[in-house]
Amino acid sequence: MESVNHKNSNYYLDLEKQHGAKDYHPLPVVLAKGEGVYLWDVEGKKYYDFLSAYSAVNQGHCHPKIIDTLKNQASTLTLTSRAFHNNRLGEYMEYTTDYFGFESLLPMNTGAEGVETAIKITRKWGHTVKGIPEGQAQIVVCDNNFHGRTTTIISFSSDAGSKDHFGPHTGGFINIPYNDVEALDKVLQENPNIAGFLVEPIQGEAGVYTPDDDFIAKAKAVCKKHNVLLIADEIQTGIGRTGALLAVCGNCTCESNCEKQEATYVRPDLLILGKALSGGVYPVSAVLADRAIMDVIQPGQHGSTFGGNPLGVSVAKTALGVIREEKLTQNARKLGKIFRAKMTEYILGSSIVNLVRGRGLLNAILINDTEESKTAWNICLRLRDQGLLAKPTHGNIIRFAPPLVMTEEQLLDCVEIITSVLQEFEP
Ligand code: IF1
Repeated sequence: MESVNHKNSNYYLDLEKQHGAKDYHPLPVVLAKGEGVYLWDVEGKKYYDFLSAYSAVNQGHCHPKIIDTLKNQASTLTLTSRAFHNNRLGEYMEYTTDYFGFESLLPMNTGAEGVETAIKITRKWGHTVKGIPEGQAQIVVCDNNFHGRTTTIISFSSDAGSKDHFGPHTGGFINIPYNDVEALDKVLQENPNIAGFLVEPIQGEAGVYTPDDDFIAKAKAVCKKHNVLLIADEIQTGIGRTGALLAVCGNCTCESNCEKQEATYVRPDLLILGKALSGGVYPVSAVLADRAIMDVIQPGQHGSTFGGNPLGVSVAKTALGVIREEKLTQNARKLGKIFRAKMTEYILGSSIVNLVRGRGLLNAILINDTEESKTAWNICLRLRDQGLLAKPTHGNIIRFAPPLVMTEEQLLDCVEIITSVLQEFEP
């Protein structure tokens, strides 16, 4: 591919260095084009994308159907604000509430806004429905959580880097260990003022930490026992990524369009979606709930300028359709099993890889080195040289999350690249 223009990577890296905030430490590669599972840098070098913009590009880069919707709607009507109605929002709400099986949807933009929205709904439900004394509603969260970067959300982070020096922190949150139902039951038993339990069904940033298979089901039962709302943050794990429509579907075996008839499905009280909800084309997030919960929010009590805009919801409706039409959930399940089997095979003879874990096409390997070591980073640099883009989550964990449109042949090609690079780091 001809490079987009004759300015090379260093030109773009220097511009960001000169003029940009230092809120990221990206892998040194400058991308200019994306199509399906592929990315190209400004020099025209081709890569497999094994991060999918943190699971926002499940449908593959620049999916033609999603781009067509974007183009058509962008030249028709992009934004009205919610001061007026538009002809796209209602059909999107109808489609999406049916798709996930909830009565109502509140549209927002970024994932963090979706989480903040769920926190507000839960708190108001706690005070006005559960009867928690005003201003005393608590929400239980898990250690090593990642739910976004706003000041309220980082207030309950257990990661010092995310929260130090950003105080005063928002109160009203109680941390418990992840995957610990007994701890959840204990804190709900001891504290009558708890309105909700906010949880990632698989902790992505913590290093693709998959809990016990029955963790979410048991958590739901404990929440029900104590009249506490189960809030599932599926912003990264949802929309086919884990080989089921939602990670709260568990290890479902249905090969249908993921209609939730499986016993393994655990229905949350609030479902938070983002990222791949729009196929990575436009910021779209949503909170879904039944009316008994959602309707605590009355006119004028929540919203945003872009929330529910005709461009974003049109893109999202097409993006959800692509997941079903192309059976991407089922593909993620099939390819994920192949990926973990191949990596497990490699690990048997490896000294530098301790384990592979994950579900569907959300996986990670644990490098046999300290968190502070540069090994995982250096492995990702070599993967880049060999045409595959991935990035460590925490120091020694590398997340592998390709777009769900990947073919088996492409996956096996990527496994070859990954294992040959890992081989370079074996003692
Ligand atoms: C960054 C992490 C992943 C999320 C979950 C809410 C949000 C996210 C489960 C907020 C966002 C992104 C944010 C991005 C990197 C990436 C990330 F490393 F930060 F933790 F994926 F694991 N809930 N995750 O994963 O959604 O506001 O970003 O739309 O901030 O560096 P957002």
